[in-house]
Amino acid sequence: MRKKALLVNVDDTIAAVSTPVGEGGIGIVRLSGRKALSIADRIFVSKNGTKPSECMTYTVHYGHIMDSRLPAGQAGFRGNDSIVDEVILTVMRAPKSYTKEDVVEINCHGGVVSLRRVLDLLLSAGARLAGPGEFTKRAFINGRIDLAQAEAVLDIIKSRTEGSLKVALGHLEGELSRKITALRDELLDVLSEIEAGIDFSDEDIEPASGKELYRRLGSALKEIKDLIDNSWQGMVLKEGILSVICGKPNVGKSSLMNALLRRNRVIVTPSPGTTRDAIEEEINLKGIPVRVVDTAGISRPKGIAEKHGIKKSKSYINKADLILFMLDLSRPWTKADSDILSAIKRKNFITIANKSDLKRKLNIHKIRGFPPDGEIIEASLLRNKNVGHIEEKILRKVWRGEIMHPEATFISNLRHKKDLEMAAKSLGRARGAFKKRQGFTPEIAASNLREAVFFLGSILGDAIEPDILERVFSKFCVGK
Ligand SMILES: Nc1nc2c(ncn2[C@@H]2O[C@H](COP(=O)(O)OP(=O)(O)O)[C@@H](O)[C@H]2O)c(=O)[nH]1
Ligand SMILES: [Mg+2]
Repeated sequence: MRKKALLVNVDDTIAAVSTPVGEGGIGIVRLSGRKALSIADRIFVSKNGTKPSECMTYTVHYGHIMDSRLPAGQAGFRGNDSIVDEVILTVMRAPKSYTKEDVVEINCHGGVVSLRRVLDLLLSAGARLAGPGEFTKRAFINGRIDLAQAEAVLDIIKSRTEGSLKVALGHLEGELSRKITALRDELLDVLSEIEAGIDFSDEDIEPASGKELYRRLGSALKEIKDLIDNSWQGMVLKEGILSVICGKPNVGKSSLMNALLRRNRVIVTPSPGTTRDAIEEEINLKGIPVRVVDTAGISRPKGIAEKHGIKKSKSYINKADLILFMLDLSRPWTKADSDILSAIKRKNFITIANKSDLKRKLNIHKIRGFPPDGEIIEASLLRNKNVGHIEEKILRKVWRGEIMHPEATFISNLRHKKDLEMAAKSLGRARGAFKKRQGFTPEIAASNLREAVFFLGSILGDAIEPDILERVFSKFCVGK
């Protein structure tokens, strides 16, 4: 599907409030399309009388948004009922704008009512309310950015740590797109050689050329596989990980949550069963967003609230990427500890043996069923001892002990990963068609290569189905 065919309303001029709803110092209403300037002419009166349609690109103008349908009043501007807001208006002409169309941005006072009124005026002057991500979608359809870059815009907006922001910015700058384009060009090059009619079974032909093409496809395949294999790093940076604190009542789960958060978020008391519901917060561990959940202690529930809390704890255990299993060194091992251990032992977990400041009544190494290589950190959360160690261990578990390469290109998007996997499959089949045993089948190699090229192109949005495009942009907010 060609890009232009995807845009039904290419002639529409779209408008939306581009800043978050609520009170703010300023709020921005954005307008894009062929009629952006003439629509702005109808509602904006500048201080010096120039109209937006007469303004040069990238110029900024002070004036008022006027509703000509209202009476002008008597006392000039001050007493004028038709004034909607005092604004700064920016003109950005096509093609050097966010959407490659004429764009007007109006900086209003950031109140909900004033923004709404300015938007309503634009709509009655001939603009249409923009759909989710429609400005960015136009930037894509008009060819300023590719689809992977459009998706990076969303990732930038949603970034929660410097790490994920860096990945997203890299993608917007075209880091990933360049890599995918280079891979696709390489495959197209091999494809053209195959299509030129090289017959590898023919003795007259230099057999080395077949080997060379086979080798080139192999190294392209390796690059694609590396991207897939490393994608978890991009995903972890973007989505973060879910770590769940588990342990019997009173071991210090809430104390750990507070220590990791560096504030007293959860109530800590000496009486068991204090935390009845699961509480979730996010921390930033060296650029990785880690969601930490403090659960209700899993034991025999005493009330209905506690019962629900325990049920929730169990569902969190299923979802968790990492379990922080807590033990109390000052109390002997009990059935409650065994129950939790058996619930989590197939998960990725680390053990935190708390209350090391008290007299010991627990020897972990003597416990049956405890993994011999289980990682244990002794801590005293009451005295804030070893919190740094716990954080380090979490990071090491999450990052699987691998070094983070800040310069590497990570994919961080499931859609890209799926396309890469499809491309790898097709490429694998194309290589298979080179095998001497079966005899070289150029048609099979070529058709699989074409498929691989298609899937790589889909990452960039070269050929994309409208429903996939809808799905990509439906995640955006209106106004972006
Ligand atoms: N002595 C000692 N007491 C602790 C330590 N950590 C937590 N506690 C106490 O143990 C009790 C239960 O702690 P809490 O965090 O509420 O446990 P939870 O029920 O697992 O959430 C509280 O009175 C805490 O002050 C520790 O390292 N040493
Ligand atoms: Mg608690």
